[in-house]
Amino acid sequence: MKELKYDVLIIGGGFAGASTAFHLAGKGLKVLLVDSKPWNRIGDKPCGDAVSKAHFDRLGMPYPKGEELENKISGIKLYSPDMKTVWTVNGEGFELNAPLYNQRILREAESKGVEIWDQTTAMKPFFENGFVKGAVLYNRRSNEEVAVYSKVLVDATGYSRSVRSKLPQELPIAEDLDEKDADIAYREVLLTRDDIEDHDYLRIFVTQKASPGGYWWYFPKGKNKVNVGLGIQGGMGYPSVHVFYQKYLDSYAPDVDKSRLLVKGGALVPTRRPLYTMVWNGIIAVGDSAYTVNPVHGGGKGSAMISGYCAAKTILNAFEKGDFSAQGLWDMNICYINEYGAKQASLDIFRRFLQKLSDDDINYGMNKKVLKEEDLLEASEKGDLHLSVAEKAMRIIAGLGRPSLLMKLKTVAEYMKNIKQLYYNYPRSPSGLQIWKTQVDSLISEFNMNIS
Ligand code: FDA
Ligand code: PGT
Repeated sequence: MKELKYDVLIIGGGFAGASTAFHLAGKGLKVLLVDSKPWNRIGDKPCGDAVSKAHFDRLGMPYPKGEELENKISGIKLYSPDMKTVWTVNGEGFELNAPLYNQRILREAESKGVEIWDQTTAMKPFFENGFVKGAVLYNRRSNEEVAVYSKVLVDATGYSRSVRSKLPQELPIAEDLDEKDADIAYREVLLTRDDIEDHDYLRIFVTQKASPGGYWWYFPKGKNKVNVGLGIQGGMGYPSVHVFYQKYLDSYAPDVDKSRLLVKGGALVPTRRPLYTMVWNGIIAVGDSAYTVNPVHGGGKGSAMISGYCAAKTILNAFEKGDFSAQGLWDMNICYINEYGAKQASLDIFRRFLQKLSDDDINYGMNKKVLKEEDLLEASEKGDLHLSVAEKAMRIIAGLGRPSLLMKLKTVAEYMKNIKQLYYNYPRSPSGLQIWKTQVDSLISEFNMNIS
């Protein structure tokens, strides 16, 4: 078998892998990125395609332009299950043509020296003396197997986790996922019969009946084009996502022309705190493979870009130190937790609470403003849930009949704060990981018992 050596081998060219390559490009390292798909399909995965502008600004990523940008977004309208309450959360964002934007980021990395092989699949990682040392690749263009050795391998394989899942199961980075910590999501892109009203607003419909443990979305891609879909919680024994889609499409997207279907497809979305450690000896995981998705809204492209940024910074540092061990790469965990992971952990708590609410409770809570738009926005941006406003109304609400909802929210807010604190106390070295993980796990089980 042919053997090659690179400094960094990135497996997967989606948002996570592409941004890792983008930030590594031109920095003097020999980098190879491979993806199973042909060039023109890289980045083409089932998605709602909505990303907050804030992510691009914070990471210095280029804005989507031309055909990469399908629609500019001004905010989100959140509908209660009975549709009687609509909260508007303002904030700029993009409805992307995700493959086009993704491929452009890859081209920019390539133009600065990153080597990219499409139609190339990583078959299995090399694991020697406790270190990941590279992977066996199969290149369908040249029809050959190649052994690629690397100092750092980046697993950017998305939800399939197809590299780290092949490592010995006792390694912390091989951590699996509980089915209940994922949503099964499906979407179609269709043309509409009439012009969409307020087409610069994303619509999110919270409904346990039509999307248990998730929500329906209607994301305009222009005046006459929409990305519509839903997520339902995994591992709960619910009927298939397609059953819900067929049954409720007319309720949430009555204006679509079903004969003008452009794209369809479904996939899984992790909805949990990030992987307990995103690194081990010689390996870093990024994006969906490292569970970097926002647990409450299921958006993972922005945080995939954050993880790519952190991975590149960590790798450059590791090359300066000449240390590619878990300890040498540990900064990845700290960087990601500071940038997004602590908030994700806090939102993992919030998500567990939301998924247990009945439609009645959500209608009541949104209508009576037990929570308000501002509270949700703050929770979404910072992972903090403050109930000061709601607390003032507590006496009134308690008299009205649902004091238990507010009491539960107080518990939720407390646990959100505590888990975030625990994340800020992330161990400074791999030796502290096991004890810290036990603390997180027990906090989560305690919370689950408290709200059941
Ligand atoms: P991604 O899956 O994109 O990329 C992985 C790449 O690795 C693929 O290109 C694949 O071919 C390649 N690969 C895998 N194994 C390989 C191997 N062994 N060898 C070589 N290549 C390999 N997010 C958001 O921000 N806004 C939104 O609106 C939505 N909406 C949404 C809807 C639906 C239906 C789903 C399922 C998900 C979303 N998300 C979302 C989530 C979002 O799509 C997701 O978080 C990111 O696209 C993840 O990007 P990654 O790069 O991590 O994985
Ligand atoms: C409840 C569990 C849900 C699981 C979800 C699974 C569904 C999978 C489907 C995937 C669709 C992906 C849709 C992605 C939408 C992107 C939204 C978005 O961009 O959100 C912005 C940005 O957030 P950020 O974290 O990426 O960036 C933060 C910052 O800007 C960066 O610096 C923020 O949007 C919002 O705040 C809207 C929140 C939406 C919440 C959705 C459902 C919550 C239901 C709440 C009900 C409340 C009722 C309470 C009553 C007591």
